Amino acid sequence: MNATDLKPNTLFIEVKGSGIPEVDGLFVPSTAPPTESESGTVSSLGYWNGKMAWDRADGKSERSPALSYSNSYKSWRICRLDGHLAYDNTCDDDLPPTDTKWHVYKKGVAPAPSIVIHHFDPREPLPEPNIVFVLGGPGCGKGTMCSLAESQLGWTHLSAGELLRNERASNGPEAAMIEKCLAAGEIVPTEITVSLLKRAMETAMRTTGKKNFLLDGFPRSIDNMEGWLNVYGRDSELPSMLYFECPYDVLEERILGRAKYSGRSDDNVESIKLRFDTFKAKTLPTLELFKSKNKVVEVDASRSREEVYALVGESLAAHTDPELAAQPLTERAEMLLGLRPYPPRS
Ligand code: UP5
Ligand code: MG
Repeated sequence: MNATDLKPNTLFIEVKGSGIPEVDGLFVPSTAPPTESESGTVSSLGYWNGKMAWDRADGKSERSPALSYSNSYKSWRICRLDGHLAYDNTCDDDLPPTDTKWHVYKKGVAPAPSIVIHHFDPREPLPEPNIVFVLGGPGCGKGTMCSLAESQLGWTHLSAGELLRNERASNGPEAAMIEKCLAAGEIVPTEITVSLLKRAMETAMRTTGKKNFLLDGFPRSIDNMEGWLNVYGRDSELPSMLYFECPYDVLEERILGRAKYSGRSDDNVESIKLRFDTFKAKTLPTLELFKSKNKVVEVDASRSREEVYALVGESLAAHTDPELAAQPLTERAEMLLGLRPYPPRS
């Protein structure tokens, strides 16, 4: 492996719960680029045997990284600072596994620690996300277009409706109230939605390192917007809005088309009507508010999927990685555009 093949390490790894002070802690990356010595050995504080490894903040582990990958044993290993192996995890993963149990080795203590990978320094507040709100009538194509932007353009798609449906499925304390609102096409109390969105954004940023977010289906009312400002601050920069304009008869046709497979309790003629009434009464005033602040890009969503996607891509271009935008369509993107059939359901 050449020094130029390796990228500087930028991940922060938290090891916690081992109960051994010299094992638990935060492994801070070295952003120094890998180097090649006169004898040709490629090394870097941030790498070990061609896999990423982490040096400790106190710098004591320069010669014996506390977290490393062994090519001979094909395992990730956590050493104590005295150099004794304490835990290992046999696998070929590029990063230390966060979802499987580590094996307790000779100088380790049970239970094995848990590993958390952070894309941003967890000692600092998270950086500001770049947020675009995506609004439009029920069935106008918000979910489809946001999924395309996620799959093809590297944005993170968070659907407020989907987060609420997942929360309902988790049977938490709010589940019954959420179900009642969804079936009636009414808006769920603002605090619930804002806290789900906030939590999902923070988790996504920490675990993926991505900062571009499409918030689909929010804010659905002036009250939603108030709730957002209460959390993010009235002086915070107002996100921009992508608005999908689409006539009612097209919306109804699309939802009834989707109803055959969506399994959504609100995909029926009666709920569609209620959802549309709520949209007109509650959501359109939000659109007007954003328009008055020159924050809206309007897209004619009654056009074909490919045409709408082209407009969406244009409006997101300023924050999209041009390399991703130039990639050929992924299989998922082709499915979402209706250019390739979905695999048969089993
Ligand atoms: N399709 C998409 N684009 C097409 C195109 N250009 N040409 C032809 N067909 C196209 O698309 C719908 C269907 O149309 C699909 O079959 C698609 O293939 C096709 P989809 O992308 O699913 O549309 P979307 O706009 O996402 O429709 P959805 O029904 O999800 O919108 P809603 O706004 O009604 O639903 P949401 O999930 O956002 O909210 C549901 C409920 O949650 C709300 O009614 C409310 O009760 C609650 N809620 C809140 O209370 N607060 C919130 O903040 C958010 C939701
Ligand atoms: Mg949707």
